[in-house]
Amino acid sequence: MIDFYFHPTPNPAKIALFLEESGLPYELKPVDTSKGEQHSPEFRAINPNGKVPAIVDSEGPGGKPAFVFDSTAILLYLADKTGQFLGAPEDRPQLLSWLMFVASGLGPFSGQAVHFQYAAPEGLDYAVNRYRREADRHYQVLNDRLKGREFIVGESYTIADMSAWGWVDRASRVFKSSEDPLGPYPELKRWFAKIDARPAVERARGVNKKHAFKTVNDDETRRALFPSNYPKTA
Ligand SMILES: N[C@@H](CCC(=O)N[C@@H](CS)C(=O)NCC(=O)O)C(=O)O
Repeated sequence: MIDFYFHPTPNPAKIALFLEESGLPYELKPVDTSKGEQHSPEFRAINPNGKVPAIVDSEGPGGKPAFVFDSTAILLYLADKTGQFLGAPEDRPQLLSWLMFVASGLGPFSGQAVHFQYAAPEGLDYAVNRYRREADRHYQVLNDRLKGREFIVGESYTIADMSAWGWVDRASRVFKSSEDPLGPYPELKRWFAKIDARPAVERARGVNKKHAFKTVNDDETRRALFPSNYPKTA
């Protein structure tokens, strides 16, 4: 059995999609990051980085429990475990490259673009411009990659597609106020529509509804998500 530590945000969404695609049995373990549950000692024992997603697989290597954190590590672990969605062996160098492109580029720059447009104080135009522009550049790289391709890597649907889907799904937040956020990236738009129409995507979205996560953005939320804005108490 896999315990899946989840909050309805982009990185956990990738894992919800893998689990729903693969049919692996799992138990949902909600971590309400708006309430600060990611900072509890119990959760830190599972993910010392204090972020979701994380999993505990009771049947890990050698029959022992396996603790895995970080969405890219989890995707690779689960794909390796099940032999699913890894693509062809000859495409592995590209699979690794595109997974890291999402993990170190598309994801973090999109995340910062969202932060500076929705959560940071007004007036930080330099930061908004930098992160929106970098998000746009990553979208363009992906758009170019998808010309003449159905999937990001090789000829089949892989964990690279799942990983990118988790973030491209948030394009309307990344490109705040855009009426057609994927309009400037037609190849990416075509790819997204195809991935998004998969039955497992609908089930993955349904995972959000299995728990009543906190939606109010109050002082507790801001302290939980942005502790660097608050002085450390002794
Ligand atoms: N590199 C990590 C990033 C994880 C991450 O930033 N998760 C966010 C949700 S998408 C989170 O836990 N935020 C709560 C917090 O930062 O306290 C991954 O890919 O899993």
